[in-house]
Amino acid sequence: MGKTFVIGDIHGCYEELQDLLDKAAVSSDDTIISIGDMVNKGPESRRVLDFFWHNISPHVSAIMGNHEFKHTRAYRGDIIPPISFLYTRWQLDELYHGAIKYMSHLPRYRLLDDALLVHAYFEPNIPLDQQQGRVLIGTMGAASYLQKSYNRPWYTYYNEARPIIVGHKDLSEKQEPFNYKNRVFGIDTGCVYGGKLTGIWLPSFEFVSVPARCNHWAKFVERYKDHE
Ligand SMILES: [Mn+2]
Repeated sequence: MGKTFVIGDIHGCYEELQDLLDKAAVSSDDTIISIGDMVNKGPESRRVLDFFWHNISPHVSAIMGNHEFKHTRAYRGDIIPPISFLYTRWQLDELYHGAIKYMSHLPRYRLLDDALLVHAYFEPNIPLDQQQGRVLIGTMGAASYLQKSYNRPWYTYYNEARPIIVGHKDLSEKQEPFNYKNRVFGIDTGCVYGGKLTGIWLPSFEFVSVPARCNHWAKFVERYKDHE
């Protein structure tokens, strides 16, 4: 039986994705799941999205992050996309319409035998099937809603049967994998900002990280600063 490797916010960092799969020695028997935010801000959103979308292995899949969700909103004309979205759209080119369909159908969570996977947050004491989509995905004011509603960070209340694995925010605030009482595991370690790309093995909950090649987002901002 293969193991499962859950990967944090990739944001178009394709080289680091390859580095991470190599370092973790992921095999074709293993399951690979992206926890969302595959696209935007980094250099190769198309290649990263393609890896999860068109992978020949049925063991490779993803859940939805706020960046995938925001693409579907921009497509509908609900928001004006910032330049990093337009860059991803330009890279996807003829795949863009199909990519919107793929991204819009990504699940909001995955409940595995060993862990619950969501991109961003979990509201305390609310059953999984009644969680707000914007909370799980981390969009449309979910962070300030949780801050206003609760005295402590959401994860300090987490009390579900299985541990939870999230991305979206660098919970350690120092670009390191985050472990709160073996109940909450944070794997966004800011790769696109020059931090690390992190994955976590299940069922062992062992972290594997690789360093970013550079601060991709700073480079992007510098390049397009006159176009924002
Ligand atoms: Mn996110």
